Amino acid sequence: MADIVALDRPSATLAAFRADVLAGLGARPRAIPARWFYDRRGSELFEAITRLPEYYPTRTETALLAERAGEVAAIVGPGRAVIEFGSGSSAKTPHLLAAIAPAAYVPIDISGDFLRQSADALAGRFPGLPILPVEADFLKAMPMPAAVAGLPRLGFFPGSTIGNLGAAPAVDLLRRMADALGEGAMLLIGMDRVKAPEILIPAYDDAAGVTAAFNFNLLHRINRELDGDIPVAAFRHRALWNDWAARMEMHLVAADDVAFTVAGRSFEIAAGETIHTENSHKYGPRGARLLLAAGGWTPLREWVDGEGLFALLLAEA
Ligand code: AVJ
Repeated sequence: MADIVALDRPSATLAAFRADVLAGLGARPRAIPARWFYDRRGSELFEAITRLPEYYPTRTETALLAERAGEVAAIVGPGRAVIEFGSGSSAKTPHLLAAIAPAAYVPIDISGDFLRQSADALAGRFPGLPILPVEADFLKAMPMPAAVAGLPRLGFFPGSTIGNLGAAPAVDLLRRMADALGEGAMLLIGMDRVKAPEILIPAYDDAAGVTAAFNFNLLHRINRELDGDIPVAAFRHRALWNDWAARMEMHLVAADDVAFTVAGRSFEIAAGETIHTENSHKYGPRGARLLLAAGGWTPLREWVDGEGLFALLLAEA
């Protein structure tokens, strides 16, 4: 079993969850940050999403990476510590690790459970590679394990996770990554492209209802962990394309007037009101490069699949 460097004590995570949920349910519009989707069940449901026929990002990015890892390696060179932000199941990572001959691999994820399992699976595939998992909310902190001090770094931020953030927090995050990764660092980042709503909407509202279950799991998690009694069946899943903001949005819409309590606080939501649960920003080529530049990174190369669905960008600090 890999040892996990735990940065957020579980009690601290629970307190942060409670604070975000209570503030978010009380706000207008009501909104809860998307990172709270990823408890164990939520991480499993997200893995199921990545295998859906409608959800093109994961398979497109994985194929791009498999195809282009050699080109990435030629630029990045060997001997770097690879720091993966929001590693989840680390499904895309083997393509990268096999190509670039890294000195160490540091997966950072908020779900410690999931992290341990995927770190162990990777250790089997890369014997001899130091794997140093860090359990943390990288939006808050990203201290590096002592063992990678002095090693040049490659940040790996796949999956278009950056899309969860609006421009200002995305730029903040990119700048903090540049600081944490240090001098001479590079960053390989996945960004989902702007495309037709006819492709985008089904990707976030699939026929099998897995994305709906992922959205509802947030309410179940609130009920489980924050002593809530939200009537989950009174909510509907909604996915919409916000063209002005260039993002997919997910909401939970109340189908009836509902009243419930969470952590001892009472809430009333009228029929038709929504809880905004996720933004997933999409970028065109110039927007992607502008975002990186604003975040302190100089774009070096960009790879896009043949259909123009998804982009991988390599940048240097
Ligand atoms: C993990 C944030 C990249 O925005 O596409 C998938 C999460 N939400 N289906 C995305 C998600 C609904 C996903 N990211």
